[in-house]
Amino acid sequence: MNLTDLNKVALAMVTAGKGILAADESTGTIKKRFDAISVESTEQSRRDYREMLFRSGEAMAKYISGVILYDETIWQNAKDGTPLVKLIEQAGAIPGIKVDEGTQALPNCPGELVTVGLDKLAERLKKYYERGARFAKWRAVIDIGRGTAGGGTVGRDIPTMTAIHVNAHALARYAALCQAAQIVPIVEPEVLMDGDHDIERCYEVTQHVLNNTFQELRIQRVALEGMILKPNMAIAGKKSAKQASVEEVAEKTIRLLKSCVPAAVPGIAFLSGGQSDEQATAHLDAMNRIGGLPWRLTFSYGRALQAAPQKAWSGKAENVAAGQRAFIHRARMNSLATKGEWKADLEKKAA
Ligand code: 5MM
Repeated sequence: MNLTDLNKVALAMVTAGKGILAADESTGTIKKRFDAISVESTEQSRRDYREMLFRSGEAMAKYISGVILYDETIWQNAKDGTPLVKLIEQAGAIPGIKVDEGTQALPNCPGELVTVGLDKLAERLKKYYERGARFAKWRAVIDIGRGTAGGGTVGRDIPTMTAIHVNAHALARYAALCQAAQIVPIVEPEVLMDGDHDIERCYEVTQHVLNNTFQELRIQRVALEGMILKPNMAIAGKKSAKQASVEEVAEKTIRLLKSCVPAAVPGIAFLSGGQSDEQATAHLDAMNRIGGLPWRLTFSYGRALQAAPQKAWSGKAENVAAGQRAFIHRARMNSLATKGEWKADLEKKAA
């Protein structure tokens, strides 16, 4: 492992004013997104859509540091035969790859999941590196709520320590394998915001998850200078009657991260997790306004960057320019948020 080079890539991923486009939807997830805009999900429509994003000149050159790809996409070529990976590189961004293979039910823990994909990962990483990937992503999913067995409630709070531990262990195994392959791991332990829990419960669970994750990273000798953390924010569940203000989310998320994330980590790139486009931008902006942080704070959004361009494009060739404009706008708003310079007025002007 060459840690100096890994650190250089990690720092480039969190360059001031830039963030990561998470375009790594698996085939099932992108179908759901396309269903919402009445577009048939085929190998070609997925390629056309992603090519539209990667050819959004201003967004890619000025606001996007890297793109997380799905396995299908990393091997695809644009309509004119140029590999999509090359389009990303030519725009000055870094190609990355999602390497987890989704989730499976966790035995003995009803309703909980473990992320899989470690088998043959070393060989796969080698091929992805040769194709141009310089960073990777693995997402663990932690749910807050009640465990269920056969659809019924078992009356036990989740997450269990078992789910937190096995997922942290897998994240660290993945991260160590990435660094051995000279690939920067994005470590993503996502605590879902789907439930009716309040911000305090999210804070408490995320703290357990992050502490466990960093303990496992240490045990498995992962070099913190050569990784990026992709966490959720401290935020109330979508179904909670008690939603927190932007200021509270920002203040609590910073307090939480300061208590769990070592300063050796070069950067933190948040997931959006189902927040609205503007909420995700406002929260990132408010955190960066607090300032005085040991790591760079940026975005690694999927839905909060892509919902608007997907709607504007709607699968029609004549809408490509509109889709690109929508993507450039969201990327620019989030770029401003990485510097604490975003203003709600800027959204209205664009509307
Ligand atoms: C873009 O969505 C990613 C892939 O999800 P699936 O493996 O479930 O298809 C997802 O991992 C994403 O990178 C993160 O969750 C962040 O995306 P959001 O939409 O939460 O910002």
